[in-house]
Amino acid sequence: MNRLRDQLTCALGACLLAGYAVAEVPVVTNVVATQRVSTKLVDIYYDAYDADGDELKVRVEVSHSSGTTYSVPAFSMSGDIGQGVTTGQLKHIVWDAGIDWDGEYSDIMQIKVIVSDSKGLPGLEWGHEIPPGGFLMGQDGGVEGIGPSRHVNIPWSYWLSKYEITIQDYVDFLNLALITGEVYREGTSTIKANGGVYEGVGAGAVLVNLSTARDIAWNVNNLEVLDSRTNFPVNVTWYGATAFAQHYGYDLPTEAEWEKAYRGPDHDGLEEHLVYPWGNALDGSMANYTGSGDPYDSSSYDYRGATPVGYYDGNQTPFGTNMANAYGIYDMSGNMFEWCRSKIATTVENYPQLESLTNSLHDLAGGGSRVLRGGGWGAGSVCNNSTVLIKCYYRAGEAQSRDYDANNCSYYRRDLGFRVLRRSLVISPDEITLTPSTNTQTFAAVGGVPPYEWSVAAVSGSISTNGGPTTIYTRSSSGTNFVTCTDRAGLDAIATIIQP
Ligand SMILES: [Ca+2]
Ligand SMILES: [Ca+2]
Ligand SMILES: [Ca+2]
Repeated sequence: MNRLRDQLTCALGACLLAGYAVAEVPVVTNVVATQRVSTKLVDIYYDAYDADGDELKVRVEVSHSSGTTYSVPAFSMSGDIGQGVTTGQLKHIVWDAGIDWDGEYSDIMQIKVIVSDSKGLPGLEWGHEIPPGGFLMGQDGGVEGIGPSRHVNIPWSYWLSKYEITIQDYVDFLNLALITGEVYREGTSTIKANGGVYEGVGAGAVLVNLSTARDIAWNVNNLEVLDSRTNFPVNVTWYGATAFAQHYGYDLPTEAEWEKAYRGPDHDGLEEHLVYPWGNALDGSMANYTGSGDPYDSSSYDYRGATPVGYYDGNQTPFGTNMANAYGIYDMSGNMFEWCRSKIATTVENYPQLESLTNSLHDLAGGGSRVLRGGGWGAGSVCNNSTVLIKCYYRAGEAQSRDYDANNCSYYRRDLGFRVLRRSLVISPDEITLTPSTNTQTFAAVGGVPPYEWSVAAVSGSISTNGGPTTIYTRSSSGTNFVTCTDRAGLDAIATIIQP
């Protein structure tokens, strides 16, 4: 049994290192569309398969130009579309083209069926695994003098997305969320959340403001990215960042997770506390800030001072080194300020020393002011301050900030973006031998993305399932049993219970 257990552990470890693609991505095949004889109805059939058997979200786009553009009006669809679609063959959608596209015709029509299980965004790139353990948060020592700083321990490993979330990533999310009713469009300018969909994001919360961004626009059926800006970072409210993260089973980083990732493995001790991740001197070849000298520098505060994500890859202007940090992450410093999950701890000394998702600082509910980190490409009235804002230890609400004290969840500026996070998930204890007289055992989930789903192998025993970070197992017979915890992203962790 021990041998098997070791093998299971190794296999899981290898899987985590390889990118923890535990949740399988759904696949669509055999899309066939035909116009029903003597009608203006189109039958669309497809096969959808998901190895985990997840329910799917499905949307459709229609092209009259062999797939060059997908801009045919196509709203009047029924059948296996929207959310809650089960996997299977010959899934069927009926499109009433007589309503949407009457009198039009093309003999080079193409139909695209897009499916998602909302457990990960396929193709999203990640930095390296950031190991569990402590780091020194805040400023202390170094060329800028005395603290405060705080030793903070993060008891799980995690990954941040390699880049700030791009406009294309965000538009893909919105198009799916529109058809599943997670969000709605108000006029041509605003995307808002429907109620009861995302934790902490109430009905009517503004996710993104189209008229201000001008990089996203409504076109007939769906949102599209304007002016080839697909690879630029999106700017959103905290609600918008949170909705995206939850849609795919991810999370926003806590403030400590963010800063530990920013500093990198070699810069978390007092003697190494640098002002910027690359050193103590400002350098325009290292990050995008106001006046950094990149071709996107903007003298007027329009909306296009951001560089494409990953721009600082060694080929940037001014020419420099590859600025992926030691965790393989770009643009932690500058480009977009990044929303964190956390509310604002008034001082670093008020930050919890053991990171816990159940700390009230990380409550999704209650709106309030949320942490923005890393500084941005331009900062309006604080433009001249952006060299301060991009520093490792810059914290909203502290003395060095100016107008970032009120980072409420609806705050929307052209330099506020985000990146997403996923955490490894373990159960504590992961193996327990009960004494003959022990009837219950508490298990706790560490890491992952809440809420958690608990289950138990059916051979014996039961659990109290509560969606929270702990569950209580109650035995009913002897033998070996397993308790499984699954997080929002579909990641499983398993604990073994040996019952004499
Ligand atoms: Ca799946
Ligand atoms: Ca710049
Ligand atoms: Ca950034």
